[in-house]
Amino acid sequence: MTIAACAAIFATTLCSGKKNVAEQAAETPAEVLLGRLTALSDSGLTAFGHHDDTAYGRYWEYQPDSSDVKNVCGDYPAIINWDLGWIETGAEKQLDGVPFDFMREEIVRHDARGGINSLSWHLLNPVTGGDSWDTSCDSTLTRIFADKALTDTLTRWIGLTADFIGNLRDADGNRIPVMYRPWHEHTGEWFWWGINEGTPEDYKNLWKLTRKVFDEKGIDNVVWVYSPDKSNVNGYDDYISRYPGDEYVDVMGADVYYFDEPDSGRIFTERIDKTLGAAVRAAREHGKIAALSETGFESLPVDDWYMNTLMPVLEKYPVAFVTVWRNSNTKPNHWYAPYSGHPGEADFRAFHDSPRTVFAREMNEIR
Ligand code: BMA
Repeated sequence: MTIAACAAIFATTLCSGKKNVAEQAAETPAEVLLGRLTALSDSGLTAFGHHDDTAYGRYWEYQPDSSDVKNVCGDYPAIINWDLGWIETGAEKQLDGVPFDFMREEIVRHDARGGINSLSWHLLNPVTGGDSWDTSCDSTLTRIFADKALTDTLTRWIGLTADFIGNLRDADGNRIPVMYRPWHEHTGEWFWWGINEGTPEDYKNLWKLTRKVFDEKGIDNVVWVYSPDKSNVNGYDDYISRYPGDEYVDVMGADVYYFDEPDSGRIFTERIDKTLGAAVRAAREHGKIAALSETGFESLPVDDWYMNTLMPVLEKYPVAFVTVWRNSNTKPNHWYAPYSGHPGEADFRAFHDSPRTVFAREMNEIR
């Protein structure tokens, strides 16, 4: 798709959000990124994202310039998501084995090619020392905020993510803007910051603490993404019930996966309507950007999921971006984008070629 073509299709221009040089100089890196996301949103275009895209794929790992997505459609995703899990331990590699130094280099490379980087954080449970999914001690969140030593530990850990993000610099030494999506899927029961682990106030305090730490360090390159999971979200009220407030969030996300289950298509559509529908409404009412922050069909067992399941969602809800999870080369049956040789290649190429979607080359034009 060319920019002219998309402008014709959506009767709008991507350049409308462009700033002159003086205005650009006055903007923080976060504001520049927000401007690009707004341009996408205003144009009815959706940027495609893939987790750990250039780190490893179905049959490879850590090869320069490799990407399952690029191997299939000739272009990198517009957005690459990375996860900071275990940075809090001082480890050299994050929880899925990606070295933090490698991650930093890839973030610089993706930014240089005009793409957008996004970060999530599957951190340890500060009470038990277990992983993000350790909910073995009741009310983890309430305990953390009731205990100064635990609050201090968490504050220090948040500071380590702030340092990593604040130190992301391009070749000219400028901070690279990123999206950060901490405390995701909090409406589910599976993370220690989940729905059963504290009150809505406790959850909001997580965000407030996070922003306090980042603001005190002067970090100005973060666009903040709020992303409830479809679990326990039956509409707008559930979606917004733990929302920390407009001053903490820029993007209203929704995490809604497709599962292999009876009547899967109807159930997925219903979950999308309840959760992504709420995100779109929240974005409209709060002046934010809407996004499908995580979705996918694990191991992609059908050949037409992108055009026949995901595309209709984007037609109904033209969100600024959609991200699918990782293509693991070690975890069995754990991939979400097609790879070379996958029977869904042609379908994915059609998804890439659609006037609605944006991959890295076109993202580079949206400044
Ligand atoms: C999950 C799976 C896990 C992984 C975690 C954090 O969805 O992919 O294997 O450890 O995300 O990336």
